[in-house]
Amino acid sequence: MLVTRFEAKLGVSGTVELTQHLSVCPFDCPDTCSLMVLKDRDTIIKVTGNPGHPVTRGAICDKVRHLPMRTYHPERLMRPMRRLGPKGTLRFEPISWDAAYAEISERFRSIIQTHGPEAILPYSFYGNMGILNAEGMDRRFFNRLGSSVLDRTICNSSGAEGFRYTMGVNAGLDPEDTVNSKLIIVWGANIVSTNMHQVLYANEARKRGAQIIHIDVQENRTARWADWYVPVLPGTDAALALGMMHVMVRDNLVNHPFIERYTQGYPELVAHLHQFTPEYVSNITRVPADDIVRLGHIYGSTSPSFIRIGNGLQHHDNGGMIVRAITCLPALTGQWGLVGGGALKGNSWYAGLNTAAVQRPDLRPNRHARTINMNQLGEALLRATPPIQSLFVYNSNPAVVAPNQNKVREGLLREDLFTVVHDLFLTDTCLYADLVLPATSHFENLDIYKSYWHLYLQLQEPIIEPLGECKSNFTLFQELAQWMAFDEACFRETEEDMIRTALDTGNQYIKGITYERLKEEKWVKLMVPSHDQFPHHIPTPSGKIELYSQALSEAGLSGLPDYTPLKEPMTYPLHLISGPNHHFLNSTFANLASLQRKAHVPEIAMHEDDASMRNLKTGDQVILWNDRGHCTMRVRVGREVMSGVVVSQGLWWTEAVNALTSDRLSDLGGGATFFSTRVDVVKAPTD
Ligand SMILES: Nc1nc2c(c(=O)[nH]1)N[C@H]1C(S)=C(S)[C@@H](COP(=O)(O)OP(=O)(O)OC[C@H]3O[C@@H](n4cnc5c(=O)[nH]c(N)nc54)[C@H](O)[C@@H]3O)O[C@H]1N2
Ligand SMILES: Nc1nc2c(c(=O)[nH]1)N[C@H]1C(S)=C(S)[C@@H](COP(=O)(O)OP(=O)(O)OC[C@H]3O[C@@H](n4cnc5c(=O)[nH]c(N)nc54)[C@H](O)[C@@H]3O)O[C@H]1N2
Ligand code: SF4
Ligand SMILES: [Mo]
Repeated sequence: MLVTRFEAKLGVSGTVELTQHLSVCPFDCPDTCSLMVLKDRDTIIKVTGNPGHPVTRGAICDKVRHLPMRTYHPERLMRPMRRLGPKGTLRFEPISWDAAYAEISERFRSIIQTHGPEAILPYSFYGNMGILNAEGMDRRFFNRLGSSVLDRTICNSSGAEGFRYTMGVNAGLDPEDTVNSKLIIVWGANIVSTNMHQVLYANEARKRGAQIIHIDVQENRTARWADWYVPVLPGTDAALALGMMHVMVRDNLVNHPFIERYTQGYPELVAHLHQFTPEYVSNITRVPADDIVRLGHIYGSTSPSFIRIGNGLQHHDNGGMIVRAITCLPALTGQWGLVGGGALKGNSWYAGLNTAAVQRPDLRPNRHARTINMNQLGEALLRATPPIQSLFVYNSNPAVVAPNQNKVREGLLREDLFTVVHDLFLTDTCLYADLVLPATSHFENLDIYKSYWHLYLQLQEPIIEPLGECKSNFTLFQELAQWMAFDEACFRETEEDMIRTALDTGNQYIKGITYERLKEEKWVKLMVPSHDQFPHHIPTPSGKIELYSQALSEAGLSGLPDYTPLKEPMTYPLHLISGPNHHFLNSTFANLASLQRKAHVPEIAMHEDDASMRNLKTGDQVILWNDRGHCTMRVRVGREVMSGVVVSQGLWWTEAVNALTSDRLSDLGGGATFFSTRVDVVKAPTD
């Protein structure tokens, strides 16, 4: 059946040999979909969803349907290369892997001898989420080397920390249960673009009578899908949450027995809420006072209710406290423990693997190596003392994704910095590389994947042979370890060995999940018994949900959830939010022409009042600028954002929106503050 269809489509007859394979989506996306891959002999020709997977159920996003094109893209890197021209000019010559390994190991040895191992900095994130390839052999290698430690804070660290101060651990309800929710608040998450299966569950809940509210700064795809869209001024969500609590306490819409049994600090919170009247909060958030009352009433009177807490709202100076404040809401109405009640920021904690055995921090020659916050890469490259002499980039594209890009690029331009970049494509970061190394796609690897949303562990088995001379991160660091003469047995482990090591843990939720089971079943659900979940188990210092947190107060912040204004001076009149694009995955896919066409051009949404003040109309080219830099985009004028706010979507390779963003750190967890940026906008000169 399948064969016939393809024969017809391809116009060939009798010559196709189709096989189907299971795969996992490797990208940094909460859904971690199960994929079906169709191969004709050795070549992947189609990627679709796997209807058999219990959560992702055959649906995948459009961008991942383009994976065959990405896998066999003519610009995919196939051989190691060495830089010929000055940094920034993209002139390279092909070299052999042996020559690349020889050069890296020689340079590393000489750097270590002269400056010590902390002069070497790894820089990576989750371009591939596989445990072995994102936080496996690489970590083992850099631990043994004794390099500086990278604090991987660019994504969700402030929100995760905020959640932990309230609940003890960053974990939420099982998303499969959210079909039972009667109220779903999507707060600072653009889930139609970034967590599509949560939308599918919410649609089911809606059919059963649930209401969906979306709180955001832009009337985007998710706002248009929700029943009620509540626009809020960026960075003011903690005040909004406190305003809702004020109304709920005032109008006695709280669950006293639950509060008494499971929380601490309620009397202090009630006193603190006094000032957060709807009118006061409305002044801060620009949400009308009536709507704040309505929000408080709906939230206070609907059960079970579910809050999907996004990443966008925590990319702010006060992002940790925003999530901390929102996380107090479910406790006030006693949602935890109800099927479909509670909140979810991230769920990867449940799948805690044997990280110590996988990453081997015990191999470090220096127990207290210096830590570099990845949000301050530019600062580190330019000013760390002692200086960073070498940077090894993989699974990430910092020249595009890191804040304060001009500073990052200035650091990367240092001629004395020995930079190695391992990637599938010649990214903007490769512009500054001394050596560029070709990476396999995940279709070429063996790996395991957890999700930061659903509760399944999945196995990825290689579907095709490595293309060209591409090597996986696992193989690269394993072989480099041999070149560095690291003779510990763990550097000779196979991928299969490392999967077994990872699964060999005391974590009771993954008890009974073995390599054999994963091979047989492809995915296995974590066993999380209800008596282990909130509110039965709350691992805070007090053992209760901490509406007041002594630890937070000792860390120098308010012990109660609180609102503090953003730090960026008001020198520039407009607030810029530069979020993800529906058609890309961070900067991944942004080099595919077919997806670029769908995403149109780099664009900002602007309120009509701000546009008329600047004499701008839809389609005009504009320059966005501030003290840190500038970039050019097209403007779209309308009412999808408030006056005073502009929103762009996507990390385009050529368009440098991070030229504008700051490398200030957030209040908790050293998080990024991408969205606390102010700019001005002027019409671009026409020539
Ligand atoms: N298509 C697509 N999917 C993706 C990604 C992608 O690039 N493209 N990236 C992946 C990654 S790495 C991540 S971390 C997630 C991120 O996905 P989400 O968790 O959805 O986070 P963002 O899209 O960054 O921001 C969510 C929303 O927050 C809004 N926002 C910004 N500031 C505020 C604020 O102060 N208050 C409120 N209430 N809202 C605010 C933005 O307008 C945006 O609509 O998505 C993942 N999935
Ligand atoms: N202005 C602004 N900036 C942002 C954000 C924002 O919303 N606005 N979002 C931030 C967030 S939440 C995140 S998570 C970061 C994401 O930042 P990054 O993690 O850097 O994400 P990508 O841009 O997707 O880059 C991943 C790179 O890894 C490569 N890659 C994929 N698989 C492999 C592999 O197996 N091996 C190797 N060696 N390389 C591989 C890809 O080709 C790609 O070039 O960006 C952050 N930057
Ligand atoms: S990017 Fe997200 S939604 Fe798309 S296939 Fe991958 S996991 Fe699924
Ligand atoms: Mo992220």
